[in-house]
Amino acid sequence: MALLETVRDPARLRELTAGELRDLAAEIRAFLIERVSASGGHLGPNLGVVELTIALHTVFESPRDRLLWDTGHQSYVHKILTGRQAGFDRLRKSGGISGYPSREESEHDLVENSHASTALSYADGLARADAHLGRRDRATVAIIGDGAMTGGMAWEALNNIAGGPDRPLVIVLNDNQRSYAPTVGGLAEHLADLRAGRGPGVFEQLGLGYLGPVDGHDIAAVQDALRRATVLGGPVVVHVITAKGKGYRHTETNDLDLGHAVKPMDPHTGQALKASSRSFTSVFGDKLVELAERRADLVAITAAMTEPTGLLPLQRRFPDRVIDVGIAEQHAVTMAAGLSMGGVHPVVAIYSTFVNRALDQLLMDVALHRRPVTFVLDRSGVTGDDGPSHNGMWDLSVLQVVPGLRIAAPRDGTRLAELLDEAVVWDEGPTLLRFPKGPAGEDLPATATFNGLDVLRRSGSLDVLIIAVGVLAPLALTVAESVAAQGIGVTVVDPRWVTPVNPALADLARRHRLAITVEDNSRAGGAGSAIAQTLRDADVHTPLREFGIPRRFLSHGSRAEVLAACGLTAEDVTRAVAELLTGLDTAPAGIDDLGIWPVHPGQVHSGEQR
Ligand SMILES: Cc1ncc(C[n+]2csc(CCOP(=O)(O)OP(=O)(O)O)c2C)c(N)n1
Repeated sequence: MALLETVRDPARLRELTAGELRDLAAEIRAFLIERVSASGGHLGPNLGVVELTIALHTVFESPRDRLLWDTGHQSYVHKILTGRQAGFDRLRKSGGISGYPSREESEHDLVENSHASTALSYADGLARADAHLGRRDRATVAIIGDGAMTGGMAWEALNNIAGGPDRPLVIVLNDNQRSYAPTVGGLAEHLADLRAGRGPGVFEQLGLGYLGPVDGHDIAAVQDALRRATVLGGPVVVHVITAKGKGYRHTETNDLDLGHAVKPMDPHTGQALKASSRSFTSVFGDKLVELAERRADLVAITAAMTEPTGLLPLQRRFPDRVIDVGIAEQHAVTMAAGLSMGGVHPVVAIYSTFVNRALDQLLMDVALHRRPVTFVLDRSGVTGDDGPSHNGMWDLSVLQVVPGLRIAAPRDGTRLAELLDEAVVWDEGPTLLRFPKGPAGEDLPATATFNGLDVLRRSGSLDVLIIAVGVLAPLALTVAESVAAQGIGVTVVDPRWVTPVNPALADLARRHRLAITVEDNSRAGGAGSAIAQTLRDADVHTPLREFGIPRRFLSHGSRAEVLAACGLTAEDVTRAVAELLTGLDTAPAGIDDLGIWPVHPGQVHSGEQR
């Protein structure tokens, strides 16, 4: 790493010869393979942009010139070249560097993105600001992948950028033909034409300059194209061809995603260090195949994330029944409404954090039309190592306002399968399931049911009612165990269907001295706040305390660390419950069987509460 150690600042690159820059590229690849295999992260995309990033930092002078990485997962090389090599010891770990651009880390990072297809809009704004202020002394450069280019926002931006032929702006289109999987659709076909030199292309026809295709692994060729783009002035697309995962056998040969995002692994074998236990994602994927075998009208939709959202088994079984729309969540949702109008039942599989993009479509195009579309949100709650933008901590807050939408939060794999069964037969409007990244864990059977609620524990007098949302059920049971050991009576219920709020929760809360809710959604507008409203509407005066995520952006770290930082640990909640009960002046309640119905073996829910 002789050369790399001398690079503390991009200015150093401008002192190196062409041969030294090539050697540096090899050192950076070795560095990436070593560090990212240890920590996990976006290896493939970064291996593909080594030469491109070097070329960018030699032609442009960051931070005066603004380099904007769309999505941002491919900014590791940029981080390495801007003084952050040491940070790779704790990549994506608590207190270490982020896996995305971060303004806190460096003046070379202007935007914190990670949600795709935004860079061209930021760039258009920067170029317009320069025009407004009469500044021509700094460049604006947006680097966008062919995957991110499938997003609608990118085309809204292109339309605007093309409308300003006097505003200099360099758009580097990093075409590696991949999102996670191969990029699909008409644009992918068109880029294939451009790669083959069959133009003129759509960019020129829109009125933008176009240079390329350029070999993105040839530093000198990329430098030359970037210089010509700045001389041209106005908005110019530089079409750069790269190979995702380049230079490392285990990413180059990974057909699934070319090592888009790797888990910590042995760099020699490419094998993950820890065998992963059965995840919610895979329970969902297998259950969907079972449903699809039974129902020919069922199809799944993904926004460029077939494998990560668990749709691979369905795609293998019924290739025509998984629709990849590209990174186009808004289109996915309204298209699902159309499919449903045409007699098909769509299951839209999407990460929680990305559904925010399609709120209007879900509200107006699906719910207003009462379309029975099923949404399955993976990565709900705290995701952790991907940082603030990837936590799925807003879905309940954003979606509980949608009239007619039924939302369920399965606490374990069995509940996920049951709730999916219930969701796809509901035909009066949309349904949605939310669950987190990670293992589905042990099954937690109900001991009894109460008007559609699963009772997970009932012991002692009616002191505290714990309402556990989805995967916080194990935490609720640990809290119950601890408070019971202090002589406090406790009831734990899982509502299964969180929205609309089951009125039985008000009946139960009325009979306890204290009620608490625990959820891994923002406390603002979360399940707890909806339950609090239901209690007030029902004139229930039992005090209620909501435990959830504070209204803050959460820094990266492991899921457990992030939850602990939010006070969502069994210890914290136990302490709070004991304190709250001590502060109450109500007399301890008596023991009551609550009219709870025991669960008989083999009993299956049939959506009792609607
Ligand atoms: C709005 C949104 N949807 C989905 C994703 C998940 N995602 C992250 S990277 C990626 C593929 C990006 O492909 P591309 O832009 O070509 O970059 P590459 O990784 O190939 O360099 C996807 C779908 C996202 N970041 N943002």
